[in-house]
Amino acid sequence: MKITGIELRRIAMPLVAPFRTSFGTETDRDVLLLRVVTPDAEGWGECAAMSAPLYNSEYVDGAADVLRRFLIPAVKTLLDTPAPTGQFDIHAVNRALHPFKGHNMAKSALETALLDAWLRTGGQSLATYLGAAAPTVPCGVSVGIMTSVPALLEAVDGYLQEGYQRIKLKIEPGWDLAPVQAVRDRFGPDLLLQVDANAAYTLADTPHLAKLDAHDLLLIEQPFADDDLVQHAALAKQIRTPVCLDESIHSADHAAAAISLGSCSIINIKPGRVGGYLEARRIHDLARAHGIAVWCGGMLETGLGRAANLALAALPGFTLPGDTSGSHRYFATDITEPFILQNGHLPVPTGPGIGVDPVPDILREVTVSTEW
Ligand code: OSB
Ligand code: MG
Repeated sequence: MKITGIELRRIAMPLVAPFRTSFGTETDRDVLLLRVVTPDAEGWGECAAMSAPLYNSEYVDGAADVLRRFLIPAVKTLLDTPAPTGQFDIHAVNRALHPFKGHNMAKSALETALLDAWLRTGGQSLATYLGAAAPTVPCGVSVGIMTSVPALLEAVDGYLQEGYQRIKLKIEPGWDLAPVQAVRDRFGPDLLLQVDANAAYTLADTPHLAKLDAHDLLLIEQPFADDDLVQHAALAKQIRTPVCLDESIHSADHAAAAISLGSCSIINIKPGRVGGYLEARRIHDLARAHGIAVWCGGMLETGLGRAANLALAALPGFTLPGDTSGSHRYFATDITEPFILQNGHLPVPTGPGIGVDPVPDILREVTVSTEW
């Protein structure tokens, strides 16, 4: 595959409402997009990094920098060296990026843009390429920390009216038992309910977290710090609520370690966090073989990242509803045709590559800068 060039594009997307987690409040999504141009097709990759390194160590300016200095040049070197078969090999791209430590979200954006361009050239959808098994996926929604319990109940009620199949509440010390109890009391025992702490607790909070057991949660996501695999294993032995890891799982190797240690019984897979869709599929395969459920997380993606996540979420091991919400959960105007829930599900795109394109006029309006 001949690459004509790669564009880094920064866009600013106002969120429909502030999104508060234990690590901060987001009001605008500052997104880095990659566009790979070839004579036959264009490929898109959305970088999951946020403006500040609070969820993980990556941040948008850092991702742009490492792409410019190291990752894009490494791919250029690879593609300038003809493969023995003469064929483009996405796994060779994956291997060429591997020596650079970390920067998984930057790697994922680049690999995805190349994968998209290559799949579009061959006319195959990302979903088919990855091994998707379903035409639609059930959707959950992640509900931020609110200023009051009544405000939370109103927000949850609105999402349930829209058809969301499960509710995830963001929690932190001081906003945990009371909101969970209120949501359970109001919406009943059948509501699929889970919580996400984004690493806000420590092992010393175990007696407090054990009180969540009374509320029959699907899972508690990432209660402790990302490198606390041993502590998560200790917690998992002491509470009934299943432990799910997000920030801790950077790769299939981490997933294997977490499974061996008993640190989790469920994994949230985010392609950005693990360096791309190839690694995401490896984690899916590993988890499935071990009877560990997985679901697809999100990073407040635009329609471009959402389309690719839906393809992944259609794999057979994704047995729990993900954070693949509809476009209007995030943005009044998405940069693609909006994804709209139907009966609590989103359709898996079927077109070549990620299956969606940005709407040119909208993309232009939200663009802050471009670099070729
Ligand atoms: O921990 O899953 C998380 C959003 C940004 C960063 C981290 C997380 C989240 C979410 C929302 O929970 C996921 C989404 O709806 O895209
Ligand atoms: Mg999370």
